[in-house]
Amino acid sequence: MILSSTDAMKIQNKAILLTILTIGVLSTIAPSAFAAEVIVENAPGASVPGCEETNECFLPYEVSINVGDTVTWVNDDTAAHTATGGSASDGPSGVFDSSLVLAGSSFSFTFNEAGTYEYFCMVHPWMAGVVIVGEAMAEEGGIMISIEAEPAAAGETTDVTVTITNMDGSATEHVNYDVMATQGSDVILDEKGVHDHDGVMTHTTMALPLDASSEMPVDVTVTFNGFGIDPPFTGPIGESNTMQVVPEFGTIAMMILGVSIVSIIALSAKSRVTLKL
Ligand SMILES: [Cu+2]
Repeated sequence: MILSSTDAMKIQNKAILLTILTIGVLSTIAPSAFAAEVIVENAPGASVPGCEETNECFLPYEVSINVGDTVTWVNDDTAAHTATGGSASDGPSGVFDSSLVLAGSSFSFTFNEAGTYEYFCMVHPWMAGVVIVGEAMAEEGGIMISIEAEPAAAGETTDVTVTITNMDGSATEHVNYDVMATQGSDVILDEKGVHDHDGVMTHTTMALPLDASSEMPVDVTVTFNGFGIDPPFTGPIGESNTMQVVPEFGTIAMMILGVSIVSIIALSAKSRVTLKL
C-alpha cells in the first residue's frame, strides 16, 4: 500500500493550492481597528464586606479584553467607590485611578498595553477585581489557526496539534476553542471547552476506523471560542468562530468570520507515505 509519487504529488499540490488560496483570502481581510468597551459594575452593597468572599464586589470580578479596549466602571451602588490600579496589600500601581466615582456615575480607562491589571477600591479595600489585557488581534484584524496532524492508518490514533497565534505570529494567551475530528461519519476526536494558556495544544484522536486517504480523509474542525479565563470571552468576532479544516471549507464564511487558516495538512497527504517507512 505505497502511494505512488504521482499520487503523492497530486495530493501535495492540492494542499499547496489550498494554502495559497487561504493566504489569498487572508490578505483580503482588511485589518480592522475595532475596539470594544467592557462594562464592570460596582455590586450594590459592596461597601459592606462580604462580597469579596465570592469575588462579587466588582461584576464581573475579572474581564478579558484586547489591547486598545476600554473598561467602564459603572457605579450602580448607593455608595461612592474607586477603581484604582493595584491591590489593597501592595497599594496603588499608578496605572489608572478613577478617584471617587459617585453613585450613578462611571469611569472609563483604555488599556493600551497587554498585561494583567489588578485593581481595588480605595474606600472599601476588600473590593477587588482584575483586567486581563491580551495582545489578541485588535490591531492585526484576526488570528491565525494552524492545524497539523500526524499520519495514521486504520487502528492507529493520531495527534492533532492546534496552534493559535496573532496575525504577526506571536503567541496568544488564554485561548478557548472546541476541536473535533471526523473520518467519514465517525467522530474520532471531540473536545469541547478547551482552554489553552499559550495557544499551542496537541490532542490525540481515537483509533482511526480506516486508513486515512484522500477518499477517507480526517476532517478537523476548530471552533474558536475567544480569549479569556472566564466568560465573557473576547475574540475577532463575538464568542464563537468556526473553521473547517477540510478542502470543502467555505472561503466566504472564513472572510465573514475574520479568522484565517494558514496551514492545512490533510492526513491523507502523508498517511501511506508513512507506511512505506
Ligand atoms: Cu468601594
